[in-house]
Amino acid sequence: MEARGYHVAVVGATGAVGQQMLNTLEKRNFPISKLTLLSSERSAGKKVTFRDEEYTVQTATPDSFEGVQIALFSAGGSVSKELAPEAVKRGAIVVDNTSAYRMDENVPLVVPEVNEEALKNHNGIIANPNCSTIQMVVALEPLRKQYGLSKVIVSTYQAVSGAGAAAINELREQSQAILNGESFSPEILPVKGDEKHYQIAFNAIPQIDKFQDNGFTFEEMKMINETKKIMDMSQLHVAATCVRLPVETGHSESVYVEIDDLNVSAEQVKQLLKESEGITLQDDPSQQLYPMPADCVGKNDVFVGRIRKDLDRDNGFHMWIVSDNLLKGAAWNSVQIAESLVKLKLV
Ligand code: NAP
Ligand code: 3JM
Repeated sequence: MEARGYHVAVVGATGAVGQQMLNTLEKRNFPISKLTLLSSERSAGKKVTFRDEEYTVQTATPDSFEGVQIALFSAGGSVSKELAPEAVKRGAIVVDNTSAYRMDENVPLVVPEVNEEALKNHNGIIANPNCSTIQMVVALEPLRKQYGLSKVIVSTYQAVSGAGAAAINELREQSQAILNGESFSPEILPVKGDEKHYQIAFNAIPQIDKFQDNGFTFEEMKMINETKKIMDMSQLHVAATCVRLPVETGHSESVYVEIDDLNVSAEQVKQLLKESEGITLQDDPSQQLYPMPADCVGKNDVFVGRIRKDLDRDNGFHMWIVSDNLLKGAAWNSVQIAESLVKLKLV
């Protein structure tokens, strides 16, 4: 590691994820010698404080990456497609938070608790998985390792902050309008660029990202394909239903798994997850203890509770998994990847 640290760029620094990237870099005391904050021209010139110093946000261009060693991208897939190769060409390692490169076989897709070693095969770009995938695989990996894993069925209850700052504003303004008895017009959710928009306040929308020809949404396909890639289990059965809720931050997931071992108790699963890295077990029905998004905001861990054995299948278990989608789901996982790169001497 260099004495003073690395030249780090944050692309999308003014966004919901970018802001949490900066908070996380600060909290983790990541070694930074120079910080470059990039956005679209809309936010260029904006001042941002980091470690008591004021920085001016600049428009992202290929030349913005001259001298940059680590570039954290979260400005949408099209920006990553255009600028991540430019950053790599100039010597940077890119940690990309979009879906642009996740399924590229030359790009490691990494959750450090699961497959940190995959970083060793990087070719300049490392992909950060989808928020819903990340929190799920953190809980699945100890089960796979200990008992073998054959099937995963997940339904998500996702917060609006996963759809960016504009979606957070939409939930707040719409809620206020409804409480005031005023009219409103949905413009962002479920998907900014799609044909129709629906009310999110006091509602539940069973669509996240666009529909695919197979009837699943792209968010659901991200969970399915990314889980298989991260866990290196192309044969794993995975199905997902992704739902947006009027929660500001914190994704929840109801997950059903089937393991290979037929002689495992719910107590054993609880004990295993309690001892696993990055997981906090919150599971005590006698005390009404279980994870909820409001309690997980601002925390890096993945919270697991409601663990119980299926009533019909000896190898089936149900659980409830919650995490801050902007932290472990995005910013913390990216910074954790950067920390792993430093630790493994890959940067
Ligand atoms: P957001 O709040 O809407 O912020 C978008 C950011 O991207 C802003 O900083 C924006 O800058 C910047 N940007 C937009 N167009 C740009 C351009 N042409 N060139 C440079 N910067 C540009 O969205 P967000 O929630 O932070 O998410 C950003 C992206 O991160 C998403 O699109 C998604 O791909 C990814 N993401 C990943 C996860 C995950 O699961 N890992 C979760 C959420 C998001 P301005 O201020 O100038 O508009
Ligand atoms: C989360 O405009 C875009 O390309 C962003 C769409 C998006 C993504 C994505 O596909 O990269 C919004 C929110 C994600 C994600 O993490 O998959």
